[in-house]
Amino acid sequence: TVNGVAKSKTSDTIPVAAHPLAEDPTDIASNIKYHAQYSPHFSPLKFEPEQAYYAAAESVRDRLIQQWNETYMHYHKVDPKQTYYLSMEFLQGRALTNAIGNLDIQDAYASALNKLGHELEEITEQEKDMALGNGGLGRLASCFLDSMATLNLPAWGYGLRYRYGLFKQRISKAGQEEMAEDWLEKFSPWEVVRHDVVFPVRFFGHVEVLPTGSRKWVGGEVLQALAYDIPIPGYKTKNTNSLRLWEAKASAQDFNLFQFNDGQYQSAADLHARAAQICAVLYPGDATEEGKLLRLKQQFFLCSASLQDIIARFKERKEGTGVGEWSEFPTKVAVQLNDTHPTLAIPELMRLLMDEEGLGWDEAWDVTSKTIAYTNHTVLPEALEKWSQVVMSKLLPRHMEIIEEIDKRFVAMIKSTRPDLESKISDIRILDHNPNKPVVRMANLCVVSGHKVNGVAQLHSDILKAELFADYVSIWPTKFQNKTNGITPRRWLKFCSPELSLIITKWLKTDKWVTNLDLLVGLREFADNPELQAEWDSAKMANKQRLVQYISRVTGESIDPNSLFDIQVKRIHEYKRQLLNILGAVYRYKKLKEMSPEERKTTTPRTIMIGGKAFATYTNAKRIVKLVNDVGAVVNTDPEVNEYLKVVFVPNYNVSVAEVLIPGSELSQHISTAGMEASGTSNMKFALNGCLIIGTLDGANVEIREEVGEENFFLFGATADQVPQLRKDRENGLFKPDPRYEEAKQFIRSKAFGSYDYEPLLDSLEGNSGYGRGDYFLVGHDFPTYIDTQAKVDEAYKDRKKWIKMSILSTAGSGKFSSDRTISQYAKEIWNIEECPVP
Ligand code: B1N
Repeated sequence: TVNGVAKSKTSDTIPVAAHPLAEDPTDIASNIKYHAQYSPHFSPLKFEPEQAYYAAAESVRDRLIQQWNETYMHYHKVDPKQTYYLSMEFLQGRALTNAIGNLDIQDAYASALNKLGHELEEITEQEKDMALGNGGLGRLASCFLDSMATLNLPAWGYGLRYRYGLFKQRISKAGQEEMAEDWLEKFSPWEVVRHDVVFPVRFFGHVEVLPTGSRKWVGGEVLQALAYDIPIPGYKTKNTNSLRLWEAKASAQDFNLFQFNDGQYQSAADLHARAAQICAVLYPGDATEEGKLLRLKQQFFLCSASLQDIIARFKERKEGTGVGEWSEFPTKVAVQLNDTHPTLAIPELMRLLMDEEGLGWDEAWDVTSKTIAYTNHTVLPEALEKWSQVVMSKLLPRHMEIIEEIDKRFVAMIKSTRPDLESKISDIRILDHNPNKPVVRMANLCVVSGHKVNGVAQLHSDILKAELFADYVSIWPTKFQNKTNGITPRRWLKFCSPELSLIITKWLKTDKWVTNLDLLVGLREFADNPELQAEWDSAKMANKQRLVQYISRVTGESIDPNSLFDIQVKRIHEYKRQLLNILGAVYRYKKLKEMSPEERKTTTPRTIMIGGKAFATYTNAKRIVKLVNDVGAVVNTDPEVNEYLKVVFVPNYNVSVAEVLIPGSELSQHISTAGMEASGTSNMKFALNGCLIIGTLDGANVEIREEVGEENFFLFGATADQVPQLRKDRENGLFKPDPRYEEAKQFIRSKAFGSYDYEPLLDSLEGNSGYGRGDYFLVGHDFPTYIDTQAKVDEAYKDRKKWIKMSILSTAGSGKFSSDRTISQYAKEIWNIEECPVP
């Protein structure tokens, strides 16, 4: 068996639904009590919120497991084509609200908990975020899982079970500090360890040629991949898919009892220690060679374990049917690579098919390329993965051979069929033979090997086709697609803003929008209706009040719920231009200071909130965090202006913080240098929640503006096609800075916000070129139109009715950005899979 489900004899399968699950609050309450009593993790003297959370979660898990077993058996029986989404990151956040919401039992749970003396809201707050991802890419994977289950698609996620996910951010006098975030401190009630699902994964070693001529990878170190399953419920459907996370283990044979008894404790358990390193942290720092090697090990570990599991399942489902041709594999399996991080799935599938299953190259290549597709998430050169050929040959000698062969055949194909591309071969081939540092270009490997390549927003996909992958487009014109990202409307509207959701349902006279988000356009006809406007206003105000409470709790800052709530939350990165935001805030502060008290009263009060984590070794990003905090410290304590302006750094931004911030937002900033943000997904969450966007024509902003209407979008800044020329102009000394821009920078230099050394940060904006200089991200160019557009925002906010109308139209135009739409397109246009609803 592969999943504890018997192979062919149905009499061996797990009995289904021996006990009907509780429906009414009284039964649910006793079920929760049952778990508190019989899965005791705590002293029986207490039943405090934390205990109640674990007991409630376990009782919800019972239901999930039942549906999940039924789903597994149903897929086993029907044997549909199934998708496997391979991702180094899943940013799941909390699961309890989502699970009871998707199972449609939130009211019953709320009253069951009441009977036990607890409030559901307080109980859900006990849960730690499962933050096995960095940002948008990881959260996208999690939204996709929700949509795949909701659409009844046979589709699983595969990832790694990091012991420590994304770090916890603390703000001190020095700025950002990172701490390990222990999501498994007690345990996670959502994961099911699968001791029956274990695969060996090898590292290092060498390649042997067998007498038959076939090749075999042997020696080195072998670890075990142990599966942990997280059930993924769909919204109001039985289908419950899996997120399977691998943990690395060493086996008992690897524990050297002899050494241990000899007092050599460390070397006795050496392999155990190395196994623990694999899944110790999300994204180990890769500044050192050790860090790079560990990251590569992680990637291979995910790919190898997942593919062995997929192949085992393919065989399991074929058993007893008499068929089982390998050529059928791509009719049963689709593998999606979430960026290049799981690229090793390509040579690993080739290896398994050739060396373990005995296929020839051509047959294995045909199966592999028909199975695998690749999503690109960035055009930033520093994020395009390149692995040292030397390191790769040591860690994965057989895979390096296979990659060399793929490269060789690709080059030969170009030479024979496309002499016109001959001069480009060194750019487009997989191996970069740069003598200083020969590398494998992972994106090239994905494009050459996969059957489809997609970008994540229309503009991004166009840029990929016109620039990064232009030569490949001429070779395989139909390989390239766009799949504009999306977000799940369950977590990002229905569950995080129940007030607004009720209003939407009331006015649309249906709650079908939750699974058919296009229905939101129906709100357009009521956008001017004063009754809807009043309800909308009060729901937004309730969400703002919740946010006021939250900010007060985590920062001690009291903010005015009647001020304009202006939010920018995302990873801190120079291309995302938090620096533009804070320079704008500094300028606003300076102007307020210069005004008379009377004049100040005519301005629109604002609360600017900025949140996000800086990668631990990204010094300029950390300086930005420090600057935001320093500006806030001065502005917020300045009695002349703090009625009109506050600047708040929201610490430790993560999924559950987003669920409080986004519903309470009125304006959000998506202000990256055009052409640099592949898509963005928080822009979609904000728009869906009736928040207006100030933004550039970048990523999915372009499509959001199209959908909500240009009059409901505050646009500014250079366009992607102007950016290269603007950079050249700058290098040629043609940039004329706006005096307001100079004023803002000068104000920081004057130490108005303290004596911290901001010079390296400000210096990055100066000069015409040079590493880290010359304003590569065009903050200076876009500053004047940014300020002008912010002034338009202030004016628009003064007209309450108009603002609310724009807010309604923003939600009404967000239907396209449901991840249900995105996933349906992947299913039809890339994976060729169909729904398989559990009866
Ligand atoms: O992927 C998101 C997009 O919405 C964002 O625009 C994009 O920036 C983000 C290396 C990445 N691109 N690349 C990464 C993540 C981790 C890592 O180690 C790169 N993340 C994105 C979803 O499409």
